[in-house]
Amino acid sequence: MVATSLSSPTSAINPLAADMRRHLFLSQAKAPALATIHDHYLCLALAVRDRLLASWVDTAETYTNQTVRTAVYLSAEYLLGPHLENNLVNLGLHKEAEAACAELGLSLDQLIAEEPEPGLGNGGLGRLAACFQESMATLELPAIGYGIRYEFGIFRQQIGPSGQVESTDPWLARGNPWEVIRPEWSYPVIIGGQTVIGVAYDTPILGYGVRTANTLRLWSAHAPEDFDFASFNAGDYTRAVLHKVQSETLSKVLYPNDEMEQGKRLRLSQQIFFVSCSLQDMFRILKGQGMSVRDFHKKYAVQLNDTHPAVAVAELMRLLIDVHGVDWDTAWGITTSSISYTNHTLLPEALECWGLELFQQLLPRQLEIIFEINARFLRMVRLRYPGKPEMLEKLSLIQEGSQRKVRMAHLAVVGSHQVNGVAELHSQLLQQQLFHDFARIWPERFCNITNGVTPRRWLAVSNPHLASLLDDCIGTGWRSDLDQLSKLEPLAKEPSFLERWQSVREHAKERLAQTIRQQTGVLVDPTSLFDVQVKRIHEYQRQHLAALQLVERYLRLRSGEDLPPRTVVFGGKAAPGYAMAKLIIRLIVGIADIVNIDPAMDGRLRVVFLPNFSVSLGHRIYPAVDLSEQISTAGMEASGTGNMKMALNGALTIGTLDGANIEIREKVGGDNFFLFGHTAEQLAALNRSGYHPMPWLENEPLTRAAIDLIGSGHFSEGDRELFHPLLSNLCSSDPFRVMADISDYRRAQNDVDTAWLDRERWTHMSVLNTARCGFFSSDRSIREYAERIWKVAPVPVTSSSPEPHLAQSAEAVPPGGG
Ligand code: NBG
Repeated sequence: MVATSLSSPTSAINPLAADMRRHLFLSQAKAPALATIHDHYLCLALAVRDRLLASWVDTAETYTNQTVRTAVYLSAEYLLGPHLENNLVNLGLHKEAEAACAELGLSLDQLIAEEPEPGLGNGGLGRLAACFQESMATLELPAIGYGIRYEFGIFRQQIGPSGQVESTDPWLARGNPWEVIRPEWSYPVIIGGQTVIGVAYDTPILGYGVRTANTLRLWSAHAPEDFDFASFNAGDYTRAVLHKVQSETLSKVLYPNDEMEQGKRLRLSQQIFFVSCSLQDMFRILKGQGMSVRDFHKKYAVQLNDTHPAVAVAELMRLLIDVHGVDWDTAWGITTSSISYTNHTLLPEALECWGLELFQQLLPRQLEIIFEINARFLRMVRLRYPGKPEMLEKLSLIQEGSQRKVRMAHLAVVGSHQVNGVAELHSQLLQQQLFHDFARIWPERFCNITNGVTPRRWLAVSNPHLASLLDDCIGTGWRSDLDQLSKLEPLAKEPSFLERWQSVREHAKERLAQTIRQQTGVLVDPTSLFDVQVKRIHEYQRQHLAALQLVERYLRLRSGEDLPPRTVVFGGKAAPGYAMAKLIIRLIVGIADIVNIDPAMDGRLRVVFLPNFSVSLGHRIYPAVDLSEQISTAGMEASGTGNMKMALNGALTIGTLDGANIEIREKVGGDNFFLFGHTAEQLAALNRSGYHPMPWLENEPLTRAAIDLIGSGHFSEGDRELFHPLLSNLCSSDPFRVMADISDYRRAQNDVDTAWLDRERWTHMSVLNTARCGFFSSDRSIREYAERIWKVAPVPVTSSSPEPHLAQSAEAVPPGGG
């Protein structure tokens, strides 16, 4: 129970406050005296939802009346983050909400913090899908996002003495005010001979400063019959609900992306489930608009977000041929001219292959279609490369050998008219390596679209102080035209502006320091350099490179070297089955435990592992970063988007020439970026000449000392075995080339220390980073998709429906003060 002025007899003046009171009664059925903070959060969310319904309804109506060409985003993951604050910002209601809460004696921040975040994604790929949805709406593009309504999102992470501990994320347990169930739009999907029903749940995705509210439609799995009375009557109570339980398992949980064998069956089932529901839904819409199924490709541009929805190629063919009676050639033309595919990684473990046997069991008809696609494709390859059977083997959709498999990436390439990578280097490497032979056959099919992030969430929402400084100095237009940040350039030398910039940053760092204290109990100095690496924990991201460097720093400080004070922050989840990644977390936690109690480190070094990195935690972290660690092995990070969020918020990057780092450095200028390490090309040359870490390590006494200290059990309570697998891996094969880059990394970190001492220059560089990051808006990425791949044009939404919600006044509040 919370004491508020909700029960005050004076009626609310603020309309939002009035609606919150109304919802407490009408939706929560509670008297003010019994209302919890969560009730108040729900009331605010519902009052905000009321205000966007008219846009949402109008958008659907406009799209229906004008039979618009529509972009369809198929993605198994959407890492949405909380909706409330984003919707407040996009509706321009933030100030009113603050006033409403004040009037009711509530804290807006507290209500915002109540919202459980829909963590329906693993990392960058899922977050990108969420940024893209918001940008599509902002650009007024007719678009729909399809995915899965996982009951449990990405696991919650706690950090204990032994490292990461996972628990489930019941984000729906207390209801979800943002979604609307649409049972009338349900579709059957046959998987392994069993029918599962997908039911639509819709969430509005509001554009910024426009009337457009697009739809994110997520499918939830149900059984055709919840209850088998025959079994029940025969006394078999378990059997009576068996099929229900089995069916619902389909949308129960988001799979952590570590490809465990036992998860495969469920994952493939999830993929066909959401893909088939989405395609059936698209046919329904098409028909509803009086269009022929043969015009599918005129109505839809379908984007596959990685290979997770690649089975769409076979499923669309199946629906066209088996259900709608279209002939093969026409169906193939429709399929390939509507579908396009984005690749998000070169890492072999993320490129999906499904065992033929499993595929046959679950999706026999789709497999038959894949065989036929393959036969026709290989006929073409044979004509092109006569007498070269090895080309057939390399390009085939089926991997031969003892374990035959379906290669989903090949299916996606063959079934698409465009294939793109997500940063310049990545797209080049795709064409030189992974899809080299495809790119020789179809060079025009491959292109690059560099990723971006939405400035609404990643600046306006997460960094309100910086946002208002920008509004003051360059106007408010940057929110929908991020290139306007370049207007900051001339200010970057004005001392009074730098001072304001500095104080905005200090404020953000104080807030993060507070969060760190609450979450970990560690006190950090907000004036120290905040050195941050937050992202999935993976060896290619080389958190172990950062950790080794950290131990070196600890040794240097202990031996009396004078280095500027730093707070080193890590965050990120390791896939539950990825032992090495978990060991890296354990190492960081071990280092933190020792460093933070060592009096010699007081005021000089603090190390923190922030648990449960998420979108909401990101809001807190990104604005407070001084140094952004983007240190992946060159050639392995497709793009990265955290790198963009940090630079956009004024961080300087220390990074390799990998993914979007390259483009960030080009934009912000080499002088404002700390570059180190081998390039992808240099690493390839090293590999060819036979890489071994030992010769590198022999020249690095400091690194040796750091490794010895870790090996001695210094960070593991005397346990000399614990980190052995990590250290021996680094010293024997070092697959991610940590040793090849460690000395240059140290050199770059020394440059950072020196640069930090000249605070005015640092602040100047920080401003330039923000000023020059306009390119990394997801609005720019989406405009490129729309123009180059989808050929979808903006359709402004016109208002037709009255807005009943706004007519509500304080008088409408039912007696009793609800
Ligand atoms: C990730 C890449 C990132 C990239 C995001 C979004 C996967 C499979 N890939 O570098 O690792 O930024 O996709 O494109 O999650």
